[in-house]
Amino acid sequence: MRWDIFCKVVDNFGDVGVCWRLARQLAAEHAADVCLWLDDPLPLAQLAPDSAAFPVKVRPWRNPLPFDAVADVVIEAFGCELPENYLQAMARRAPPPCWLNLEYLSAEDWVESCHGLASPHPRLPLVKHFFFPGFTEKTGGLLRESHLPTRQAVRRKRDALLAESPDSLLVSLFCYDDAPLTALFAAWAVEAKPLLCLIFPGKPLAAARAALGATQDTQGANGWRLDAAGRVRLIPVPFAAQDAYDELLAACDLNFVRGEDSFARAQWAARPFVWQPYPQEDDTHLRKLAAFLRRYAADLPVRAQTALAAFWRDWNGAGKALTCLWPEFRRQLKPLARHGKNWRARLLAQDDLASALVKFCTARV
Ligand code: TRH
Repeated sequence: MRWDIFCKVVDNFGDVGVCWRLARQLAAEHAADVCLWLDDPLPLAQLAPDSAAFPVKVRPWRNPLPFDAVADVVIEAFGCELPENYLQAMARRAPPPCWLNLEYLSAEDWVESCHGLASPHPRLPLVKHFFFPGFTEKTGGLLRESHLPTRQAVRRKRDALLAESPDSLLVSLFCYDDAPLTALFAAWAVEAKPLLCLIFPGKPLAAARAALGATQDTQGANGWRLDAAGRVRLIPVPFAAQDAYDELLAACDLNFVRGEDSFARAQWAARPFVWQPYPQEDDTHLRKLAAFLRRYAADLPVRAQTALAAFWRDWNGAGKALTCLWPEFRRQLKPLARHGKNWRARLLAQDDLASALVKFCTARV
């Protein structure tokens, strides 16, 4: 089947991150002929500098769209609204393509009842279906390639990162700029147990600098030390290619993740994590947080469940209690790591999103 995937970059990396993973997997694992139409090539260049090596066409989205023929399957990612000339051509095609709106990920209950719903176009003889990723059988599932990072690659990465301080808790930090880093760093400084935190460029690094009152000039080659003995270190790291980022998540003891795709990847990494959902109006993101916590934490021992929920809520609030909450949260990392593995095993029993999409569309084209 030929697939056209349309993606507009709203901001950040998540839209492209999801679309690229999907395009790549459809081509590699489902022999699909895929074209990804992108309105901004820059984020893809960062997260997949080797994109040209994959059998996926990446083409610039211009209006009117310079396309040859309408594909069998048309994916409109995150309600990005197709170009009018393409939409008109879809309506002229016989049979019409299978047209899907790929939605944002949420663990909220209503997702199951909306997954797969049809929406007739108001003017044209076309029907669009809503395809929701999710955490249950009644949703479209999660993106998951058939090859997740190997143990060997993960071990190598961890050994390399911890070469100088093998006993450190290895943490990765990918957050938005309003994350309460002052409180988090205060907790780490007081505790002064060995910890190495890798900070990604952009918003995480800007937030870290703001919390430390630091500028580019005050940052040494080895980042910052939070305590006098230098046990707690913060190190800026370059933005990794997506596969390398996935390995890094699996190599860490704790991952701070955000938005949609790094959040899902943290679950495949099966390590303890802290999630900061993409901020939305009317606190929608807090409802998403609560819904996910309800599912994810349901089977945890009570103490770990309490520590996790309190820490995540405060991380997504003002962070007023974060300094006090950290020691107990750290004590619960072992049960949380065990739980991460069980959670991943449960998710592995579901169809992955690309396979679910292929099934859905094969039945319709
Ligand atoms: O960048 P994000 O904040 O993206 C967000 C969300 O997707 C949100 O839902 C959406 O509305 C908004 O964008 C527009 O966070 P997210 O979703 O985790 O995407 C980050 C991508 O970047 C993900 O594919 C992982 C990738 N990544 C790398 O490849 N290398 C890296 O070093 C890092 C830190 C991330």
